[in-house]
Amino acid sequence: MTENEIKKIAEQFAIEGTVGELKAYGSGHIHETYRLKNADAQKPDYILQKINNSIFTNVEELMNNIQTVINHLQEQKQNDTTGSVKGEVLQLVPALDGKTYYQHTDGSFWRVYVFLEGTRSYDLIENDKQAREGGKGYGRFISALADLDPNKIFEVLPDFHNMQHRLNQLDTAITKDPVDRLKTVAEEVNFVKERAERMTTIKRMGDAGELPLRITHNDTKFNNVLLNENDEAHCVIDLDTIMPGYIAYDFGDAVRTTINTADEDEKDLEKIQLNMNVFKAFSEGFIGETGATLTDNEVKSLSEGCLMLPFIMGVRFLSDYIDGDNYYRIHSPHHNLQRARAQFQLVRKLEENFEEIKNIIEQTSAKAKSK
Ligand code: ADP
Ligand code: GN1
Ligand code: MG
Repeated sequence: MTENEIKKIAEQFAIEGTVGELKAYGSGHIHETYRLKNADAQKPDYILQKINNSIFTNVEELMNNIQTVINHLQEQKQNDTTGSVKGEVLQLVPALDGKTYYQHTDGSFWRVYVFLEGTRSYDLIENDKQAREGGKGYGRFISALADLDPNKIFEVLPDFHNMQHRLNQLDTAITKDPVDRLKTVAEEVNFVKERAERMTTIKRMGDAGELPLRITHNDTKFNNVLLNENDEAHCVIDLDTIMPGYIAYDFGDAVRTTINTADEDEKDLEKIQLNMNVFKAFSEGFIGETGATLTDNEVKSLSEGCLMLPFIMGVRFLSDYIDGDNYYRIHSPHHNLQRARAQFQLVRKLEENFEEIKNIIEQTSAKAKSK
């Protein structure tokens, strides 16, 4: 699609001002994101997204979920008389027909958010303060959704963090081996097999009724919590995967992208190290906001989440690699394999430091509960 065609799509939304400069934006792996400048400097800029509807096949339900969550958060903010509700709520801009999305004549689906000015999202964390604030942001978000009726949320991607399901998908890819890549990934497949049982711990605890199902975000990468210009938690974004889940998933996915000193897809495995100060700061932020309500089993599950989330991402990247790269957007021919290797290296590092991780979580939780 040309730039002008995309700008025409932006004009299908109830935006203020005049569509100006358009630029590809962010580093997401699923949708196409554009930053839309307003030609009128007094009016807001926008984020325009082409929704990946081969992954999110039910756009209507997806957008209903997002609107439901936004309304819930907005209501809490409006009813807050004591100033205890912090930060901003994401804002959807309706299409001209009032819908939360627009379907173009070519069948593609689009949506628009108000661009949150002065905010920053980080692929790589820079300091402890950012980690603590990111933790607070996600912690507050989950707490704020605690009283949202789960029946109002449609399960857009069933089994999203179901470890057994992802292991089954890997087995299917291995059996099919459609692009003859299996012979190059024996070591990675072996890595998965050795850990498969352990990594289903959270699911088993959940199935046994040992963990409460909450409404969780399920994609708590560090770049999905926007910080303000003072690096304070400002707004949780990327609400596509909000579904019932376990708190360890959100904690673990955020830890995956904060504790790691390197990028998610770092090629040089030596560079993948743990920053324990960042981990401690993130945990204090997150558990400080949620800890009072966490059950003992949930506290136990958090450290398992730290192992499971990089592992499940590695399994998904590896499956997609074997499958011929159909799911994630890639930027080089073996990108998914490189991503999988980086995630598995992170798992190794986390395993080596597991006792320390557990101790930090336990101490932080005890402190949060005693407050
Ligand atoms: P993806 O699912 O592809 O990751 P996101 O919704 O997370 O898509 O958007 C991609 C990036 O765009 C984010 O990481 C963030 O940097 C930026 N972004 C998204 N929404 C906003 C917003 N409302 N205001 C400012 N930046 C945003
Ligand atoms: C995808 O869209 P993005 O980049 O925020 C994926 C997440 C993975 C992540 C890995 C719907 O998220 O589950 O954690 O890539 N989202 C979906 O970086 O599959
Ligand atoms: Mg994102």
